[in-house]
Amino acid sequence: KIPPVSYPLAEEPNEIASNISFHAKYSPHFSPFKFEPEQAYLATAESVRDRLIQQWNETYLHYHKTDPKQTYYLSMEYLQGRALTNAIGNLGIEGAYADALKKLGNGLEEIVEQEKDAALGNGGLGRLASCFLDSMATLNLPAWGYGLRYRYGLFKQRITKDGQEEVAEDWLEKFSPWEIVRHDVIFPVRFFGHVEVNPSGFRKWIGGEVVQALAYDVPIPGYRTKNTNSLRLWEAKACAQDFNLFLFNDGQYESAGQLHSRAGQICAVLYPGDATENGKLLRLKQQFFLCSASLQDIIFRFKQRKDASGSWKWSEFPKKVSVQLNDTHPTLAIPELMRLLMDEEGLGWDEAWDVTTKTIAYTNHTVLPEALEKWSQTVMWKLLPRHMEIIEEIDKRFMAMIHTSRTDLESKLPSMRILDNNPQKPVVRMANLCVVSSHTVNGVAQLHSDILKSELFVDYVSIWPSKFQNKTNGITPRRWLRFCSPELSSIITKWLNTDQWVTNLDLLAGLRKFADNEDLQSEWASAKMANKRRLSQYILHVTGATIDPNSLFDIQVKRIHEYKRQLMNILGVIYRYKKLKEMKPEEKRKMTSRTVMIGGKAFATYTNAKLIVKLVNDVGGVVNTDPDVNDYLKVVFVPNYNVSVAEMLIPGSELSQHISTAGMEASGTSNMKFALNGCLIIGTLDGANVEIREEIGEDNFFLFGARADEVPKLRKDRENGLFKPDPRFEEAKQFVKSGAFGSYDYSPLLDSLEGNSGYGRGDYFLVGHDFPSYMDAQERVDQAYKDRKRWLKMSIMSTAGSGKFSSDRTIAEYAKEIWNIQECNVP
Ligand code: 26R
Repeated sequence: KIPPVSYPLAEEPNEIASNISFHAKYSPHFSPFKFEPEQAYLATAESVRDRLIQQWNETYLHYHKTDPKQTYYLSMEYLQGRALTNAIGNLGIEGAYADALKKLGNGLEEIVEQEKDAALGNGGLGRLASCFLDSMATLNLPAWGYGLRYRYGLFKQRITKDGQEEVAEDWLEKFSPWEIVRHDVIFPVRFFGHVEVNPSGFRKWIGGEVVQALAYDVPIPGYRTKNTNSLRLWEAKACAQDFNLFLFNDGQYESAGQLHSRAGQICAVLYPGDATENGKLLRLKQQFFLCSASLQDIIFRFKQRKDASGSWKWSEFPKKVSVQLNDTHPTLAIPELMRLLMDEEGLGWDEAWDVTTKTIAYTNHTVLPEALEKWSQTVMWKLLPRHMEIIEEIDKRFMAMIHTSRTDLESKLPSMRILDNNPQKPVVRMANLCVVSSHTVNGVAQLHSDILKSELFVDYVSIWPSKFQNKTNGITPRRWLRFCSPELSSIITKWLNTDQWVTNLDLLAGLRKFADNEDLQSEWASAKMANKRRLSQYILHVTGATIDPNSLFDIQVKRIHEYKRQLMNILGVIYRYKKLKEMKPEEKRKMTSRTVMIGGKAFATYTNAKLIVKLVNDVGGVVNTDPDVNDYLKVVFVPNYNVSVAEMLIPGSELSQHISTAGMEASGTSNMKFALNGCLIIGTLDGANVEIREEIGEDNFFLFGARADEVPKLRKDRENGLFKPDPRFEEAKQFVKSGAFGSYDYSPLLDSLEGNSGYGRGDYFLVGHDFPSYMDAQERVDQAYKDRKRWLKMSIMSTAGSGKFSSDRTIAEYAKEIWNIQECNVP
């Protein structure tokens, strides 16, 4: 029992200021005599952290005492972004902190800018995991996130004259106050080695190399609730005995520390390049490291809660534990749980299989063939020999089941099996392993879940019809409206006469009846304008470009990928530029003035994605310096798109583009963030766009393009030479080829749009097919923007129709329909 501490967690600005000063003095990370923004940020963060730790300890104890069923979210990615504004806002102490800092001579707004983003993820899937953590805590759900503590986050994107350059992102450079290292939480994780069979037939994995998994906990506060959950991030460490003192003293420094440096590779970066065998092995190591450490921790916690007999029943495990796999990246949790139960705990196959399949659930986040993980059996046998035995057994039993009870599916078996034993390249199909071993499989938007059932997993549906579900994604309204746009939030609170919408987003529907109200419209417009001005300042600061806050702010930000069709966007801009140049002044004056912003990172080895970045930058270079068009068009590439940049861009947006080839974007989540912030969408019927359009009304959505069910036939038609390009499309491509944007060789991009079929040709993503309807939709946007009242109404209707897309709704559905967990409110 720890006696009460004398350090008070203050409520009142003077006391808070004294807490902050305490940290500046007693946990000085810099010279203690300075109190500049950097120190002020750290001292402030540490004083906020003290509060979080108190709630976090109480939460842990409460869960321990009441022993509810808990959920464990396993994800290779988390895109947490900054934590300070979120923590202060969730705790409800932003006013007191702002005042306290003022007393110390600082502004809260300036201080929060000091924090680096925790960018331990790539894109949608990682940010979804972070939104889910926020909702799980806010809904008082007993839930944990598990991930890896990467030393360097997702690379920083620099734009040079050659396009994108990647630089290591040193997010831990100046210490992160939000993580608590847990030296008492440490588990061994084995790699390589072999399987030993003892005389009684027990199999055991031994030998190889063992690294330690050390826990770092990040407290996750809920909004205005005591519940503060944990994101537990594992770091890989070698032990002291792995350091060879003998070699070191012999001057062989590299060899002496070899095991330490090998351990350090595991958590060095997110998605290390996997072109080489070494790279593939490292990625597999990362995945296994996450799964093994997390499951050992989960089992340890389960065993702590003994029943009256002083023991535990394994059949109780699925009643206390639910594990959610965020895509196939943590699939190895399946054979690892089987191994731990059989080889370490002594269960038989059937019992272990029953526990495993009742515990694990799988979410699919993509249908793109290149993102469906397939691991080489050779690499797997080397790194994880016991797991490969188990996977073979699962595969064997699955086949036996088909042969005995589903002979109608025998012809499908080759593609349904977990193992693909193609002698050239035998692989394990991770998605199949997940489907066979999980109690639930879900997609992330209705259309996507339908495609999973009718295409990717069609053959399994008749075996397990009720296994397949939909859980349409969501976003946290705290970060994505309440905190990133305080101006708009106050207006909403005022008109709804309550701030309950922050935790009950359906209340936004109450704005519909005011959508025509001139007072609301004018307040709405001025909040938008304030956000647009702030965004303009930011753009000036990071790119040097001057943009006009009176122009239409048109934004597309997301990972750069051909299926997301940033190329269609920029070709549209190119066409617009060419037309503007051809217009007489009086014609130009009728045009809607636009600022087009495009941002996003390209995977370092994805050549065409990098070319798109280069093209957008080159188009910007020409357009923005052309006095003929400057009053009507600007094109800005926003560098280094990340969570914090999104928090700046989204509140200032008026039109956003979600224009993927139908059927290819599983859900999209930025579409929800934009709509919530009163930004209109130009988009295809893809992913969650379908549901967003349903909710906000088709009149408030600029729809274009082919539907998912038309795509296969359109590709066939093209192969048969039936595609006739629109003259506008030809003109735009021709303009690029003419050298209007410089002499750089864009041919791989332009070639991808030509021909009728073939790798990197034949316009697989249907840019050419959708281009004319895209341009027509853009024309409708221009017209709508000229009618201010109409535009503002549409904007209000977008926010009003966004209630469904709260991640609170999504998480409540997971809790009820997949995890079977209840809230566990910390008193
Ligand atoms: C392992 C490697 C091949 C890999 C593949 C794919 C690594 C990461 C990914 C990321 C994918 C799965 C992703 O981010 N998907 C996105 O998930 C979002 C959240 O569900 C969706 O909104 C979005 O449509 C989808 O592309």
